[in-house]
Amino acid sequence: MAKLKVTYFNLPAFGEPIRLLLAYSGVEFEDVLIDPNNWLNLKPKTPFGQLPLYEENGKIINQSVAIMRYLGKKYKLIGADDWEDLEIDAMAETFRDFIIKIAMYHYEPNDSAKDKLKEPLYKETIPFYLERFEKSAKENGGYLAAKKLTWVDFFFASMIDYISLMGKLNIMENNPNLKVVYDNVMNLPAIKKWYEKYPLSLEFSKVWLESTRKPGKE
Ligand SMILES: N[C@@H](CCC(=O)N[C@@H](CS)C(=O)NCC(=O)O)C(=O)O
Repeated sequence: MAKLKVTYFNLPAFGEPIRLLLAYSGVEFEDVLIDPNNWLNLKPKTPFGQLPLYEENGKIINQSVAIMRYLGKKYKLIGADDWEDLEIDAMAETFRDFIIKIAMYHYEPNDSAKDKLKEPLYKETIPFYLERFEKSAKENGGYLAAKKLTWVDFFFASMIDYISLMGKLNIMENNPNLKVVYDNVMNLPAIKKWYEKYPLSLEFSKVWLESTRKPGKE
């Protein structure tokens, strides 16, 4: 049996979809949780100085979306043809862009730069993306692409709570079809089982996000 390992912070961010895809597949894997406060010791020993990392039989790789795509292929969570795979990829990259825009605001260290980012982010960028994600979820019958469950739904569902905390948003409130995407992943028996035994809680995320939240006029 392949020896698998995921190394990521004890936060439900970019490593979380990888954990969920493996949990869905039912394979055993080592889930290495790193306390971000201890990260600087490990950083120089990683391939590109960042997490998550995925290991398979001693081979190690970084880049979360590439890993998700790989696991999606492996566990048949892909489209019916190359075009659908392209749509799934495009949705994943767009979702990553959205996350990064919220993270850039959260982590912006300069007060006045942060204040300048706030209005366009909350009045334009976030509604712009959410409206389009919601439309896609509606058109794809409760999935983000390809009208079926694919790895990009795992990406979305596994990170949305963390992003909501980071951006102080309630993303699902006005987006019923995105709530369906979330439920379609979270209600999978293997995912429910995973969360029953899961050691992570959003409590640590709240503490972590508060400790890294830069001032601005919040
Ligand atoms: N494009 C990379 C980004 C990875 C990334 O930004 N990792 C962050 C955590 S989400 C990290 O390792 N931060 C610590 C650091 O850069 O020192 C991916 O998706 O895997």
